[in-house]
Amino acid sequence: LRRGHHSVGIIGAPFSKGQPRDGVERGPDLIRAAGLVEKLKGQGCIVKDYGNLIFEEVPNDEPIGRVKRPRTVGRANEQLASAVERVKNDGHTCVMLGGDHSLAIGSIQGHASSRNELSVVWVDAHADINTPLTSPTGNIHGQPMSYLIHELHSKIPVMPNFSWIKPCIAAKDIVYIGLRDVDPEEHYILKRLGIKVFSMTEVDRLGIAKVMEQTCDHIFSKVKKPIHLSYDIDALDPSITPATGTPVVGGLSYREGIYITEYICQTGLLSAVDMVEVNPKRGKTEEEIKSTVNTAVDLLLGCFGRVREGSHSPDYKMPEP
Ligand code: 6HN
Ligand code: MN
Ligand code: MN
Ligand code: MN
Repeated sequence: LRRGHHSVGIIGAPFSKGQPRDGVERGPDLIRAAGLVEKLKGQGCIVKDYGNLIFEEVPNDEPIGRVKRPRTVGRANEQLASAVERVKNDGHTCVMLGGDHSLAIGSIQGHASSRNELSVVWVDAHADINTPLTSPTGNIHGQPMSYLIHELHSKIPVMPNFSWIKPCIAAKDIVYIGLRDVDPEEHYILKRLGIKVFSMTEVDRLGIAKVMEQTCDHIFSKVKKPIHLSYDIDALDPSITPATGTPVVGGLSYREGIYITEYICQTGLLSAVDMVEVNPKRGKTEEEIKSTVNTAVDLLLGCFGRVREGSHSPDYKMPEP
């Protein structure tokens, strides 16, 4: 059991401009209000909350081709990258609370700056690997991976406020889990780069235990690199986490979602986590919002040592009669 030992640094990133729906910028405060810090401490973690980043709105941020708000998204991610780099240099496992999934650009880039080579486990209904030129919507939250992968570098056009990004992830170091809504252009990219994907079909066929075994076989095939876990709350079924911008039916169960975090935790290699796309404005009732936020908290607790069998501190003494 890995109780305690985890030193966690939390960054709030209240940012929504990677997609059109507002509300997702309230994710960080809602996840904190649900008791994240106290609960992490309660399970033996050392926690430092670095607070929320303050993002500037870049004026006259006209679309470039189909890409919406490029300057604002580029700048926000540059800020996030330096914040994540700092948390890593302070020696913590970094937790980035989003915000929309465009924030993975800065989170992964900042993580990579401090650690060199990473593997990325991307848990999501979507692949978020459109390039600015393949994107059907122009929303950057559907594109973050494309900016970060070495093998796609030649396909990425120059954009203002994106020049600080250096591709830092190799296609072979990525595993996707939970996919069920992939654009044709994204499917082409995944196949062409030979990226490891466990879609919901594989989750059905293999079960989540085999999926996690094979995920780790894949990312540990040579050296054991630090893991960046990028968790989009829409990976889970909308019956559990409905308050999100792009829900897709047929998702991971609560148990499958939690199993992923428990398994990644026990590798001992988790180095940064993103928890993104919690959007209270997309919940129809207070219950829907609560269920979404509480699930996000539970997933993060699973990342840092919570196990469902229960646990106890090593110095526990039973009361004597
Ligand atoms: N997310 N593939 C679609 C797009 O706009 O490129 C959906 C992206 C969803 C992104 O959920 O983080
Ligand atoms: Mn996503
Ligand atoms: Mn998604
Ligand atoms: Mn490199």
